[in-house]
Amino acid sequence: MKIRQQPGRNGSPRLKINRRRVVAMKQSMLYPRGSAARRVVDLGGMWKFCLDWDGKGDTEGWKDGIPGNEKIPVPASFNDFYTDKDIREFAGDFWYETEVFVPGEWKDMHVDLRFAALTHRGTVYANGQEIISHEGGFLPFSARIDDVVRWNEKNLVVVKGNNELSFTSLPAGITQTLKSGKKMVRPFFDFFNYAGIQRPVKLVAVPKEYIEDFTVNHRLDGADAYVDYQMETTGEHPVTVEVFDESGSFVTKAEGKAGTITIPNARLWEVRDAYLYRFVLKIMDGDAVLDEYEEEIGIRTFEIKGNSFLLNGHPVYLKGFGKHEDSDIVGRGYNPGVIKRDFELMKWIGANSFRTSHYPYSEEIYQMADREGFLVIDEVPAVGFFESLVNFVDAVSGKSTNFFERETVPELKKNHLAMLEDLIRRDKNHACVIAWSLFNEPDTMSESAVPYFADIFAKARELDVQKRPRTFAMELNSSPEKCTCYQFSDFLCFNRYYGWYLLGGYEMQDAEEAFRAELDAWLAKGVDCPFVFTEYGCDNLQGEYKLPSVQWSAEYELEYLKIYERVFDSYDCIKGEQVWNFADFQTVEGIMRVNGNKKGIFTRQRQPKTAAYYFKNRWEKLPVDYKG
Ligand code: GCB
Repeated sequence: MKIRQQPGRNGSPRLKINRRRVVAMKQSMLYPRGSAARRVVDLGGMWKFCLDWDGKGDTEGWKDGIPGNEKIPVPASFNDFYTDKDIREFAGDFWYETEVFVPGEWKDMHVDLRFAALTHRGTVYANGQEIISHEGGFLPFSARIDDVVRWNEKNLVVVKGNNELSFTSLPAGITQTLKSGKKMVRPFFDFFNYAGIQRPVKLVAVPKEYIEDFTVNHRLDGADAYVDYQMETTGEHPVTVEVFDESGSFVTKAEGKAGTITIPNARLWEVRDAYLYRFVLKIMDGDAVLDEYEEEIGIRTFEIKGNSFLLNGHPVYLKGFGKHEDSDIVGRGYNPGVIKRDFELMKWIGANSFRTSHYPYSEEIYQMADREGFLVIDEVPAVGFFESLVNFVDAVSGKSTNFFERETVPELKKNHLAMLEDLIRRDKNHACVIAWSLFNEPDTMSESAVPYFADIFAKARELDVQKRPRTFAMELNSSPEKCTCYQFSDFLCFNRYYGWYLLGGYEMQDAEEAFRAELDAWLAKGVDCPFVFTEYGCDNLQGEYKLPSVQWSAEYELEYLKIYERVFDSYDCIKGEQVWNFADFQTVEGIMRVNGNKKGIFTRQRQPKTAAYYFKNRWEKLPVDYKG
């Protein structure tokens, strides 16, 4: 489903949209892949770029061509290329332009410009015509250009993006105008508000009758697997599904848009021991193939029983990280080298899982997690639902902001539901995705959060045929005494900083007792489900050592981690530890951040800090079914 931006309503940022021409189409979330019937051209490279300082791009008709000759790479965040601080901190509309040659041989096909992410919103124009507007900076959308395309010629593509934050944007924050007249964003979250065309743009040609969607669910019976599938196409021709194993050998074939595929003696997808079958989907017209699309799919089940996670019926314990998509120079831009390095480091350290904090990541990351056998908690960009510019401090203060009582909430919820729907459509077939995280650290201290949570959780259950467990990451204010929403979660995710934001420094000696008291209070409520620590950790400035320890030193971090180790090892219900964060990452500047958040176990350049060796030592020893 796609939503049209409602300019200026309920505090949402004003993205001025030319409403004369909008092509409504159902969005296929299938990853763009070429085949005998499909064509995909990557449009990455240097695009023209322009910041709209005075908001005159619409009136001056930049949709027909943007001013100047500035060029920047696509995909990437625009913020960190320049030496000018005003550009890094820019808030408003930014414009991109490129020329795209569309081959005449594609005349009988649909042609889409597919944006894997445009942060946080934008409008696409082709040959001067507005094609589509999209809200949400971390999920794909396609602009169908059939009606305006110039075949066998260059076509002008212009994109207007916008990176402003508001009470209705996901993630949430505000955009303010300084006395100087310049605008700036103030996030209610702790990562830099990188923006731009941050993920690949592809020119995709699909046949007139094409495969729009494919969904699988798995059941196991002894050595055999049953894959219930559904295929959506845009026509009525018959369809087939063929399955091949990793050696390329044919396994089985099914016909019809829905059915069950039996895979005798199936090789299952296991943690850090992945196995992917290749599903080849076809639309047939007699012997002719009208469309063909393929996907690699791991067969596995995942469920919760009591306080255990069961993968293929066997207990699993999560070891790993909360991460970010964040690296030098390209910011939150798609960076395959960094993706590769991150997986190598996660394997080196003995991790088996991560959370896509705090937004859906690039599709290639889930593909890699499928391939490498990592367990992923997949998060919607519902972060900053706690009105605070220093949420990491206020999170332990007991402060309530009555976030869900604002008049902007209906619009926020509409955006949240739309992104949830797109996320599940995009990621539902990934074996790696074991759970949906529906919020990070929302304000759950007042009853007004309850109806909002009820709707979001119900929607996730309705949309996901695999019925994956749903959760949200809770800050300390969501305490056993005060949280009004924990009951919606199928398992509890805790972000806890005893010994850092709370009881830090010499007071850390009291942290363990407070930590245990909270856990005991949760258990006293009769909660019977797995507990996962989705965040814990402390900042460590690389190279800072001090004996005896002080906060920010490596020694302090090791003392802190020992507390968590003792607690994790002594509660049977704790079934996962995901330390915050995998790597140091960029945030806004401020007195609480030394050029970014330094809780990384690795540096931003992906080299180990002292704590990395601590985790390698611990995690390599913990069996996958620890406490099972
Ligand atoms: C949190 C947030 C995360 C922050 C982290 C911190 O609770 O979920 O986004 O970066 O704390 O380091 O303060």
